[in-house]
Amino acid sequence: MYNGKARAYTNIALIKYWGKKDQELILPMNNSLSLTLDAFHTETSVHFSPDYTKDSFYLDDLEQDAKATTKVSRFLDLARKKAGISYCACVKSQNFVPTAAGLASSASGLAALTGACNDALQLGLSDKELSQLARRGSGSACRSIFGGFVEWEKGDSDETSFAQKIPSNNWEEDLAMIFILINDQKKEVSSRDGMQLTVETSAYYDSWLETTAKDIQTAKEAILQQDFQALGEVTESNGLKMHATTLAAVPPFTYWSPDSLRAMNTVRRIRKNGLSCYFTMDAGPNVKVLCQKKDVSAILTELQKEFEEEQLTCAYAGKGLKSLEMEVSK
Ligand code: 2P0
Repeated sequence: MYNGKARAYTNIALIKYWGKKDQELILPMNNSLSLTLDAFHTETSVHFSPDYTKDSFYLDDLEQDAKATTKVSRFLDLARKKAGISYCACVKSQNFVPTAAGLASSASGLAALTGACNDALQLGLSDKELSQLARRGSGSACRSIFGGFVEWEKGDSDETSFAQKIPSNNWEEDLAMIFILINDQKKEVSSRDGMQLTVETSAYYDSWLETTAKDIQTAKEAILQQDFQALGEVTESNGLKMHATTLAAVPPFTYWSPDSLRAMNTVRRIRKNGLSCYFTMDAGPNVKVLCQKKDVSAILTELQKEFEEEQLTCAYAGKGLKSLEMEVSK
């Protein structure tokens, strides 16, 4: 009773979520579109019990501090409210990432926690409801409920803001994403703080919103037509626009490091030499390269001329949220 366990995969946005219009409900300013990937996932178990006097949260077997536990507790409150119970819980999360290069994702983490709570409290949520609930934990988590190509409809209320799968005839099976892991010593601006500062102060934010609505349409059309060049071009340009908004924030900031620029230039050079590939970046220095499966080994060979083998990880399309058998509780 009151046990649940689930697995969720991370996703990378091709058209980015960047800015909230409601901090509490996590309602985004714009629609976003992502690809769920198979290389990184989180498995989370949750156990609610009248015997617990407080919530606890373990990540990769380490008990987490008050800040991280409070974030999880706030999310558990939403699940408890739905179930009409007040029991405290123990949450255990395991991140499965190929290296420890800072790729742990709040998207897979909060999506897995959503699935675990749904099972533990027998909430019986539909995929749409799971996506709405995951969104309250972390915006991008609402997209990790689904596999393949996913669009998060921004909506304007808790009810109307959720993600759904984009019909694609399984085209995602032909695609891949190569991660170029860039280690960077700089102190990060969290995505939560970075997007908020940008909404409030960036001179370019209005243009971001105007053009991103168009980019979503272009990307969906490209997916429908299975037009890799069109999808790649809009992915690369949308990511660059997101990063441009940070340069026009007050104070200005950037997630790029010198090696990020080197990686972007390398991708451009590989493309110029005839292999189709496009980059995108999130709220950190790592560069992700969208390409077709058939070109992976040739592109990896080129990237290896510039980067260490340990810096390169290849991911393919991943699946949606999955319930896992719970081991019998003690
Ligand atoms: C995205 N990012 O679409 C964008 C692009 C980062 C850059 O979603 O505040 O961890 O928890 O809703 O979901 C990362 O932001 O932020 C993110 P919150 P989240 O993938």
